[in-house]
Amino acid sequence: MAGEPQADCLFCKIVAGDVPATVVRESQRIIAFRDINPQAPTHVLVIPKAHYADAASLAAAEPQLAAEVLAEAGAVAEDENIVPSETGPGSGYRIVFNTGAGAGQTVFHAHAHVLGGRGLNWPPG
Ligand code: DGP
Repeated sequence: MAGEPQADCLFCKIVAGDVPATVVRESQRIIAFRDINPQAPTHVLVIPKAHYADAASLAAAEPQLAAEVLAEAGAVAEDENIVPSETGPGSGYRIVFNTGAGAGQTVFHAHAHVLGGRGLNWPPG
């Protein structure tokens, strides 16, 4: 059922504490932890504790929870001191929701990547 934990989901296991992770923020419905394969000095994943396969299904089923994920992503950026400033490269950050295998999604539990701490190019690869 939508939102219920999935036995074969890696991020559900992290939520349950069955797989260890470096947690940087946690609220009632959200958890944020460091990516195991960081692509930038700050690379944090922000996920709803409830299981949705991707950002679109999360937003369709629980728009308020999707908004909480975005708010937590912003809070992570504040905590990590990567919010935009006038200090040049490295300021500012990117929030990414890879959606679908062709776009690079490998874990099918909705998650926002929060990337920053270095200059980020556009377009992405
Ligand atoms: P995506 O490719 O957008 O589905 O992102 C999945 C991310 O999850 C990827 O950047 C690597 C990260 N990841 C995979 N396995 C683990 C794990 O066991 N622990 C943590 N912390 N991150 C993981």
